Amino acid sequence: MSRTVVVLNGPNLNLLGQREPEIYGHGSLDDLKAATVVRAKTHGLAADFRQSNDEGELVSAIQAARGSAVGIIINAAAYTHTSVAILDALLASDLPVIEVHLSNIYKREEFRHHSYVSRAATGVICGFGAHGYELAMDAMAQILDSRKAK
Ligand code: CA2
Repeated sequence: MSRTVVVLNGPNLNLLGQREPEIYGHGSLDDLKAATVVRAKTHGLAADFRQSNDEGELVSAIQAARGSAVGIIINAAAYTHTSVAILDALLASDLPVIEVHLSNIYKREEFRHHSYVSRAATGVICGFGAHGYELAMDAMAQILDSRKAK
């Protein structure tokens, strides 16, 4: 049975490909999902890829991941910059967490420079567009392998 990595996407990411392609690219969320699932498979992992506009639903998905998943990749979108609830859930999950953003949040408005999620993350990947999700899956596989070796 493959080990599952939960890949969580926050508010408005369902609009990918429909608006602001100069910032977020032309691909849709379904395209992103397909590429992430394929990349997970190359590492013998399964990706449980989800999107929600609801903060509470994201918190519940993080809570559910504890016990059912081996790691969390998260693009909390705007909640990155506001949500102590998501941070607390990630810290309580006891799972390796990788934070991902399509855009380079440090090149953008000042309010995007602070991330609550980062306090719970092993690492952050931002600015590489959709490819960042594949990089995040590679990094997760490496973290899981290094844990197995111990
Ligand atoms: O760069 C990222 O991945 C972000 O997490 C995207 C968030 C933004 O609030 C973060 O600061 C950085 C916004 C997601 C909204 O996605 C849209 C996609 C297409 C059209 C409109 C919004």
